[in-house]
Amino acid sequence: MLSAVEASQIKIEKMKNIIIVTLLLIGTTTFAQNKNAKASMEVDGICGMCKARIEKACLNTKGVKFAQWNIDTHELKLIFDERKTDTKTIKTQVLAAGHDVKEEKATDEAYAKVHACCKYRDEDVKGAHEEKDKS
Ligand SMILES: [Cu+2]
Repeated sequence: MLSAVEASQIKIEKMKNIIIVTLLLIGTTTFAQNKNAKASMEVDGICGMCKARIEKACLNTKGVKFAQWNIDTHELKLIFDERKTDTKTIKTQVLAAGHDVKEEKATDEAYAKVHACCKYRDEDVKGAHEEKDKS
């Protein structure tokens, strides 16, 4: 016969196992890849043409479901399928379109392809856009 103490020890062991299994399940679910992962990043640009170009570069990337760039804040909001793409890939596409991201600059070749009014690195062009905003 089991003593009361032994019986309660067995119960505790069982409980422990249940807790461990539960934690493992929670862990797997948390790390499962998200179909609608959200991310945001800083992208340089100045006008509506830039906005269209940046968003198009993202939406043309497989797995990207939503891309919205804000002219004023330079924030690019994204929703993408983590099973198909990641922020690194999206960033590469934005850079290829000629737009700098916070951590990395687009190549000179890529930057050269953006329209003359979109030369966001040029102070004169930047100034011209700001004047237009004021009027
Ligand atoms: Cu532009």
